[in-house]
Amino acid sequence: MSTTARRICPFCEASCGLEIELQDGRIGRIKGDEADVFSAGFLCPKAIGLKDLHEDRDRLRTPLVKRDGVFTEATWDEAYAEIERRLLPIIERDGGNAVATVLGNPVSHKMSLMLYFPRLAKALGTRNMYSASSVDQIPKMLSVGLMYGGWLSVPVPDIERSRFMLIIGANPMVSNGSLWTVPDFRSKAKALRARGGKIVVVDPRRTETADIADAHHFIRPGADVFFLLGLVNALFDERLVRLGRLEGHVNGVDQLREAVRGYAPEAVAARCGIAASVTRELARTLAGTEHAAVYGRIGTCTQQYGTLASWLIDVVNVLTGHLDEEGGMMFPKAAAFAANTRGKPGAGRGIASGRYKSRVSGAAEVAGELPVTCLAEEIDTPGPGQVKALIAIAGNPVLSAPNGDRLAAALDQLEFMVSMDIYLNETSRHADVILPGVSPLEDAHYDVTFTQFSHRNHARYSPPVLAREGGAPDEWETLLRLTAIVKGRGAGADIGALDDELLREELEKTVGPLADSVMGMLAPRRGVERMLDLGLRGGAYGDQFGRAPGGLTLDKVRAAPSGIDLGPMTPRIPELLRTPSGKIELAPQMLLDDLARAAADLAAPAPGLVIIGRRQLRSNNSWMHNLPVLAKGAYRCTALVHPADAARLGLADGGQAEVRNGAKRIEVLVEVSEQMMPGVVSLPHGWGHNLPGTRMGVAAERPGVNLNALLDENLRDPLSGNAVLSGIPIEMAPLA
Ligand SMILES: Nc1nc2c(c(=O)[nH]1)N[C@H]1C(S)=C(S)[C@@H](COP(=O)(O)OP(=O)(O)OC[C@H]3O[C@@H](n4cnc5c(=O)[nH]c(N)nc54)[C@H](O)[C@@H]3O)O[C@H]1N2
Ligand SMILES: Nc1nc2c(c(=O)[nH]1)N[C@H]1C(S)=C(S)[C@@H](COP(=O)(O)OP(=O)(O)OC[C@H]3O[C@@H](n4cnc5c(=O)[nH]c(N)nc54)[C@H](O)[C@@H]3O)O[C@H]1N2
Ligand code: SF4
Ligand SMILES: [Mo]
Repeated sequence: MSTTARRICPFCEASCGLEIELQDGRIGRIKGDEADVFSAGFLCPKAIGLKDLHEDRDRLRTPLVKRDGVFTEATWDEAYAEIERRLLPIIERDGGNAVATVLGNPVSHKMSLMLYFPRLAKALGTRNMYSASSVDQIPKMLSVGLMYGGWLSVPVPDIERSRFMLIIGANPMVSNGSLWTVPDFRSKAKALRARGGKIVVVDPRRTETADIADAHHFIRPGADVFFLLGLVNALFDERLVRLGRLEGHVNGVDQLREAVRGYAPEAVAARCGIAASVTRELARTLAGTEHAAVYGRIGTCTQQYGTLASWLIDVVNVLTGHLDEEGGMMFPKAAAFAANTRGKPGAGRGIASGRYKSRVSGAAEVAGELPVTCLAEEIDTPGPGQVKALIAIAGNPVLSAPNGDRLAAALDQLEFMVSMDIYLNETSRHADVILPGVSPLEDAHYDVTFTQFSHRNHARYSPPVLAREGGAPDEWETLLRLTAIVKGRGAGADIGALDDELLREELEKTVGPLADSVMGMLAPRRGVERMLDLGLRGGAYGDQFGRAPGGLTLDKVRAAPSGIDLGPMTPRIPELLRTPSGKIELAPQMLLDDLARAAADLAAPAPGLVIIGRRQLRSNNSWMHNLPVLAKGAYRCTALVHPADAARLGLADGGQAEVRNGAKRIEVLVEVSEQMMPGVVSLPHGWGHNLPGTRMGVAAERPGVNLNALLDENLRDPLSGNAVLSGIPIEMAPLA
């Protein structure tokens, strides 16, 4: 018998609605759900990989416990008992701070993990929290936090109404958008151009996005801050600043004018590689186009001036009147869990960073976490406060973070490590216990994270497509079980009762005496679905538990299998602001102070050769290389080198080369390419599946090389703690 199920794709931020054909319980064709209110039938080749992932024999289905150095299959009860036996004494002896947690990217793609990790974190009470955010978007979180008062108050391009987009350090044609949930960017970009609009890309590589744009400008890696300072300077210099509706809602315009005085486009051109005439023309176009947006993404974050660049992008949007305006950069309003809607509208406490520092390097806490690049040293440096145990959840930092060698060695020094993962891979191989997550086709889903960055507001829910195999717990249950262990309730605790208890505690904080009646109205739902119902009903479009009849409930969202459209983004300033002043802070002191670092670097000569990363359509960070449908085809882990550099260095297309950064070295396959800016080499990250002790057969056949093995874990943007992954000076030479 053939049936059709619907599931939001969990693979990337675009969150496309998929239609999955089932034949007698087996997965058949996967296609885009044409009726999906948000993605309208779009899908990319990765979606097909869901079938391979579900059927992958290497995907873990049973817990593994390491005994005498060898992983053996265990029951869930045995695995939990082992965790209790070994983790609890460490906490009792050294306190919660001795246990670190590290979260990876798929956490944000799984409702279960997003909604239940906070409970484990609270029970642990550790300051040693790490995640992929600090090799990704934390600079943007810090800059928007300072400007608007909320860590997740990130504006996104309103592409469907835009007439001009400047895209900096992002490649949505391949990534399908990031901190910007925008399925089918290609069609939306095409439509923008068809209505007479233009797209300009600034990137050290002529990317797939540059190929469909009207213009592309090379930029020297890591020099975005100079280009953007030049742009802001030109706006003031040419009297192009128009705050429009935001007039009266902005602090710091004069300080900003002062701060950028020394950065005329002519003064920064050599440093950033973009001609002053181009910068000035862009300033005029942005100021003179009614619906325009400047969007920057990971290329502007993973660099030494990540926070400054992230900030200046929003500064340009504010100064040209494009923030919070149709067709510009707008703030989504998610139906549930909307961090940018929490609290009293209009003003708030703002954000604070640096409330504590990492023990070894003294790196500042940002948004409740420490840089993931500090994790290894916190484990391998002895002394009071040393990390002794680790809980890793859906992360593979041995490949995804710089200098995985050091981290791998550190992980082996831990007294105890638990991984919640679906593979025995480069990171989980170090664990003492691995608790497998379920296949995405076996759990319910609601986009807790990406509805907060969506170009159009919507609510969609996917029930499980298939029943869970062999009585495996859902991941929220696993997290609750770990929470029970950490709280000393025992591995065999009644987690249903714990779930009730924790929810009641939370409700008492938020709704006080109404806690009981809210619990009653959410019954008989339990677990993650109860949390979701609570989020939706209490959210911006919710039924407010009867006070707003007709509003959203989980029942209502469930009844619309292809989702409910909640319309385009609408202006939200001043309501969105949570700064103490109730204004947009255009010139936060912390950022003005950091400009001194950039100023000292303005005259720096270009290093001979630097390396940057790239993403590829059939891959996602480190973990999709075991899916045959995605792994097949030409070898992709190539180093792109400009022909002039290749000629200068004697590198041949298709030849092997050595890449060196000090003592670190890797060997790569050279692909000579006109796409590159001269002096810049590009290599994808997430490869290097040739480490011993893993169980990913397909990935190991063509392991590729690990870009991060070349990078230095001590290079960080000092404000956000984000790793510097881009623009690292290298040397390159042919290998015989
Ligand atoms: N040089 C360089 N390095 C980079 C980047 C770069 O651009 N250049 N990009 C950075 C960015 S943006 C990111 S987000 C990070 C990603 O960093 P990570 O999140 O550490 O890396 P991933 O490869 O995404 O690893 C995801 C892990 O989750 C597991 N997993 C997948 N699905 C599930 C599930 O449903 N449940 C559970 N429990 N586990 C699951 C996978 O097996 C894998 O171990 O990498 C960063 N590293
Ligand atoms: N297919 C696929 N999709 C993905 C992922 C994946 O691995 N594969 N990963 C997902 C994740 S975790 C994330 S965070 C997003 C990221 O989404 P994007 O930011 O769109 O990702 P990238 O393709 O890495 O684009 C970054 C661009 O920055 C450029 N760049 C590098 N250094 C600099 C610099 O110093 N300045 C400027 N201006 N540009 C620079 C690079 O050449 C690259 O084109 O993608 C997500 N989507
Ligand atoms: S674009 Fe992203 S969400 Fe959409 S089908 Fe591809 S991987 Fe899935
Ligand atoms: Mo990411």
